[in-house]
Amino acid sequence: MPNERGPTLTADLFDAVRDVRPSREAMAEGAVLLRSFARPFENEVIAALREVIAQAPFRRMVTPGGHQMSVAMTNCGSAGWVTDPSGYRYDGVDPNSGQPWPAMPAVFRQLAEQAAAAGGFAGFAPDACLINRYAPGARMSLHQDKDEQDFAAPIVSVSLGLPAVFLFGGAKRADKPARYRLEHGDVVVWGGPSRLFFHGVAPLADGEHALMGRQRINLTFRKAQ
Ligand code: MD3
Ligand code: FE
Repeated sequence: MPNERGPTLTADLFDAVRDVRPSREAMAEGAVLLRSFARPFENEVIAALREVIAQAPFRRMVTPGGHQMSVAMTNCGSAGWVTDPSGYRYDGVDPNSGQPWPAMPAVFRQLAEQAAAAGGFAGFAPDACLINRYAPGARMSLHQDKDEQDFAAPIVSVSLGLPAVFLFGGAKRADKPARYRLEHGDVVVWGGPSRLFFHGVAPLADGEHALMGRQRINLTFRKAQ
């Protein structure tokens, strides 16, 4: 554009369109990035999330190695992932309350099921949703998810709030991770060989998100039991 404001306005418009337009990108065999897939669900998902965390507040758990995680976690569904000095496990009961985890909200299940189908895994019926909250600086080091019973089922992840750099490695810890920026509304389906690939999240950069504030929340839907 040959005026002063044109390029800025045009760039902003392209950014706004990219943020809402769904798209699909293959990350690895079985791993599909569905950009903006969760946007049509966002208001209902955020409302349901508030109800879950009112019943099962975020807490920073301690690993078997004795380190407190920088990511705060909670769960909903019939099983929840927990770590404490005795190990990692799925448990039907929230150790902080002694009560079952909150039920998985219908909109969570619908979002996960539809995303899995779009990623090639029809009939996905998650029994666990691990909810991770990243404040600025929080990170998750490279790991595999292998505490679930059924590796044939995919994991579906939903990113909300501030963007994060996701580190996606390979089958071996030494495989050099690729970096993906995951933004609000992005969904990834991890199945097939990628289901057991190493992955992590770089320290969250500070910022402010219009709907979510100064945080990133990631929902991971799993078939744990
Ligand atoms: C790739 N969470 O909770 S979600 C986790 O953003 C976890 O909070 C990250 O890793 C987060 O375990 C990443 C993306 C993700 C989840 C599970 C995977 C990627 C995966 C399992 C296998 C391969
Ligand atoms: Fe993981």
